[in-house]
Amino acid sequence: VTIQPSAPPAELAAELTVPQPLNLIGNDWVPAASGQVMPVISPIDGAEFAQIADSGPADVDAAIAAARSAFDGGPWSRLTATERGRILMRFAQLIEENAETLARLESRDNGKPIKQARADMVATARYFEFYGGAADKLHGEIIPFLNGYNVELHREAHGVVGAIIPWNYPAQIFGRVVGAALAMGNAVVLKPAEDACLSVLRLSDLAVQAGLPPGALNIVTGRGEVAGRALSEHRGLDFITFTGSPEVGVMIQTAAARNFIPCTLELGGKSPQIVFDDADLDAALPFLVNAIIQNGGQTCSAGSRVLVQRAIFDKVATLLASRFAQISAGEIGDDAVLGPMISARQQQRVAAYIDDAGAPVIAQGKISGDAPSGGFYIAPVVFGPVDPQSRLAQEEVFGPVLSLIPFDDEAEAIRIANGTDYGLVAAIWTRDGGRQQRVAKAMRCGQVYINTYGAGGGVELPFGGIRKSGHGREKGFAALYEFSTMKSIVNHHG
Ligand code: TXE
Repeated sequence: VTIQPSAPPAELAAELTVPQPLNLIGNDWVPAASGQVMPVISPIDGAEFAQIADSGPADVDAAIAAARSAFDGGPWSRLTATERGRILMRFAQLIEENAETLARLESRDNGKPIKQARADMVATARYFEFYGGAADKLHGEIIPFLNGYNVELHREAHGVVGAIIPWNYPAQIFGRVVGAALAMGNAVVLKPAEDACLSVLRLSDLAVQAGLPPGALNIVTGRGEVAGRALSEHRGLDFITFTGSPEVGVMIQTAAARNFIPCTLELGGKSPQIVFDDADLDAALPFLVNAIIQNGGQTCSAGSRVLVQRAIFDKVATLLASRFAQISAGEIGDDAVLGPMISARQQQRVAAYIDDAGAPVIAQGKISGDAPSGGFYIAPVVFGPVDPQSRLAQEEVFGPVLSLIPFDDEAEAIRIANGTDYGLVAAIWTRDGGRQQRVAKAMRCGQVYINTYGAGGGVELPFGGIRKSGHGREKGFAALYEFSTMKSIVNHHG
């Protein structure tokens, strides 16, 4: 089913072959049971350009029932791991074939510059290629036990997986969650974010075309506190995965505890890049800039704190200032690097952090004269020196706002880097091999980069955090373990 939106701008009409305002339940595109819809606003100009289903508990019930029947004896459960993998790889192929339209849709919906949206689609296809290939490569084990016994360890799907994902990387996060969950044979009910979810709907349509049997993947759109809440509290789930804010993460984990099911949480961070005085600054600079400009700083693994050894603090500040002065938010075209914030709410949130920064401004970029009026733009800014205990250095801003923090020695750098409630990613810039190892081992987080910065890294690399950044690992083979459980079968053969 493909419905054209009410009045899309002419140049977008061709791209909006998105099932809307509909949910995907048991491979049928259906409206919310209540018939309610809600608008989709583009952050580029603040204009409504599509609609989605404003779903409620009845829609979640229907989606979970479809997933349950797919998993419990339905066609999905009867496929071999190899067959599941082939469907995922066919899906990857379809994503590649549709990458340009998907990227343009994502860019319109989320506001990210087209270059970044294109990179997102490459990664999304790669998730399904990777997990398609991995589906039949996770073996069980035989455990040595007593004489006369044969003990097999089986790795099995959880069953029905609930997934709630955010708006910052809709396609990519869909890829990493759905790819791994389906590869292991789970059935999925996913609620994408109301702020950006059209690429997820388009992708799901392609997943059906790739051959996913009914109920393997179900999508319910709508508001967090309604559809999201109904999903997270549903007693029909066997597992739940959430990417979003710590505030909602607590609710998800509480709901999971009440239902006695496991969960994984990915809740963002305050990731440090530590620049020692022997660092190759020419190599570091593009990474220091990009790690906070990419996706407008609305990246869980944004490098939002740059810790600089005092002897080179002024030099690094000057270099960053010259780069930031050249960045304009809201430029149009293939070379644009900085788009708008996702929503007026997010724009106000970031603006409040800038107004209350309480630290000197080192550099500020601009809002481009070409930026469409009505869009949610923020000029990028670097502050420094920033007190490591200040709100600006402790809280996730989720905008193009960089804090420069001086330090004197390795011990102090480690203390400041680890001195927030978060722990997702860290980077170390130094030529000293011993220091690289010492500091990497001392970092309290899930991923460390040495002389590079990957903002979450490739599809192959396990990703996730500790404490307020959440728990569990996505991406890579690690996700396959998260999306499965173990069973031992003990056979006394005498
Ligand atoms: O997140 P929410 P918001 C951080 C970032 C950002 C802040 C707020 O700091 O500034 O969170 O963003 C669904 N029950 N991150 O308000 O609300 C919601 O519909 C169940 C970091 O947009 O957590 C959406 O699908 N679900 C993060 C998803 O949760 C609920 C990415 C995320 O939205 C719900 C996004 C509820 N009660 C924000 N309320 C990252 N890790 O990258 C909302 N949702």
